[in-house]
Amino acid sequence: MNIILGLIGDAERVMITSHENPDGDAIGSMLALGLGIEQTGKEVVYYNKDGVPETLRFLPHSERVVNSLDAVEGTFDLVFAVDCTGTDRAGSEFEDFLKTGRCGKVVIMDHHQTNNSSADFHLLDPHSSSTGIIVYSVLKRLPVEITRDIADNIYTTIIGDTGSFRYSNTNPDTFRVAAELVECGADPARISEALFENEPLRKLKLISLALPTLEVSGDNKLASVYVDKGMFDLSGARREDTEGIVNIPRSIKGVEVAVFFREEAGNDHSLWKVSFRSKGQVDVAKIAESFGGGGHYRAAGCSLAGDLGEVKKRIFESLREVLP
Ligand SMILES: [Mn+2]
Repeated sequence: MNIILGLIGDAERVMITSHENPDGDAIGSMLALGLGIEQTGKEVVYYNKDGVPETLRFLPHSERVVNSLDAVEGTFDLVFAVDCTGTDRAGSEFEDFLKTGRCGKVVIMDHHQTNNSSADFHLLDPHSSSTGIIVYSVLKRLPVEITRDIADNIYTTIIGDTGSFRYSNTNPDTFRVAAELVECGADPARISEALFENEPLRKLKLISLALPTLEVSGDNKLASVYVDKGMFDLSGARREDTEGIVNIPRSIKGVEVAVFFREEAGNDHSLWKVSFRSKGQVDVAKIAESFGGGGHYRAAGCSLAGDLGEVKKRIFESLREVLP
């Protein structure tokens, strides 16, 4: 922490990025950290490979996030990758940018269980419900006012990653920080409405296509749904619209592990993004890691090439081995 505070103090230009296909924690953490650092008189560039998904554009200052580094000029003293298990999670354009020599120190701030130690410094705390909570602890140690805009951004990271204080990563600190943020002006009702009562119709159309793909194992412990390219075309939905679909199989009584398969926009061969959710008996981070992915004990993901039947078989077999 002290090293990172020192780096922020010495820096003049800072770049902040987060993982591809960003969620509320990724974007909220980027913006909160940057808005705080800007208060100390530094210049901040916000970059995410996929930009800000429509559902998160209510976040204060989200319009400042750029999705290309083409027009970004000059050098940076300090680069942050937030909510990332490695710098590779920010995408290949960012990895290439790191090799240009235009970046000084690279820092990862993250709360995932796994990390590939790809930066110069790492501020990691798997106990934090969201990366935003780590950002908050950094900002509190800087001469920075937690403005309403910062508070809204960090509050959103918490709501996103704890499922509105419902998941097992919700701890006393989560509520303490949330309470302080509300005191600083964060607006829980406005944020909840923006996040949960603002779905594009195309997403509901996609869900209606995904629901019939529901598959539950004989013992009821394993459930899955999938979304393929055809469903995206039919509904007009985008990749970002699949956020939360894994909660459909997860919501079933008795299900221990829920899996969501999403077909990626590939060329000739199929590529599937696989998301896991565990109710506690299975460490899905380990399963995801065995396929080259990663994540948390109860929420993880990976990507697999092949046709759906093949991919499902490999995933289910490895889950079967660890399911009680
Ligand atoms: Mn997160």
